[in-house]
Amino acid sequence: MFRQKGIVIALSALMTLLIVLSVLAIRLHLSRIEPDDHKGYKGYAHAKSGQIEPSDEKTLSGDIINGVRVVKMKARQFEFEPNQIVVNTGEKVRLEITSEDVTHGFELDEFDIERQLPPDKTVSIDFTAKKAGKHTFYCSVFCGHGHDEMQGELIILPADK
Ligand SMILES: [Cu+2]
Repeated sequence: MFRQKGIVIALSALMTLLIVLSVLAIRLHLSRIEPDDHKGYKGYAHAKSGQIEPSDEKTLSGDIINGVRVVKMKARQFEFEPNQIVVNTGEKVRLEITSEDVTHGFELDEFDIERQLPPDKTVSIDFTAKKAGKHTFYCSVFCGHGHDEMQGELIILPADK
C-alpha cells in the first residue's frame, strides 16, 4: 500500500516535470520565431546589402538606349519579373516597371528610391549604379498575403568585368 502511494507520487512528479519542460520548449521555440521584430518599416525584413557571389548571374539586363541601360520589368502579385537586375558599375540605369494588377511599390534603399507603381502604368525609375555590390529591392505597398516575399536583387558588377 505504502509502496503503491510512492509510485503514484513519483509518477505525478514525473508528469509535472514533463509538462514544465514542454512549456519551456514551446517558449524557446516561440522566442526563436520572434526575430521578425527586426522587420523594417511596412513590415518586411530588410536584408543587408551583400557581396557579389561567384554564383551570381553575370548576364547584363536590358539594352543600352542613348547611353542608358533600360530594363523593362513587370510587377505583379507577388513578384517582380525579372527579379534579378544586373548592370555595370557607373552605368546610368532606367527601370521601366509596369504593374499588371494592383498598386505595388518599388523600394531600393541604396539609392533612396521609393516609388508607387499604379496598375497598368509604366513608371520610369532612373539612377546611376555608382559602386559594385548587391542590393535587395522590395515592394513597398502592401499588395496582399504574399507581399512580404515580393522582392528582387540588383547586382552592380565591378568595373573590371
Ligand atoms: Cu506588395
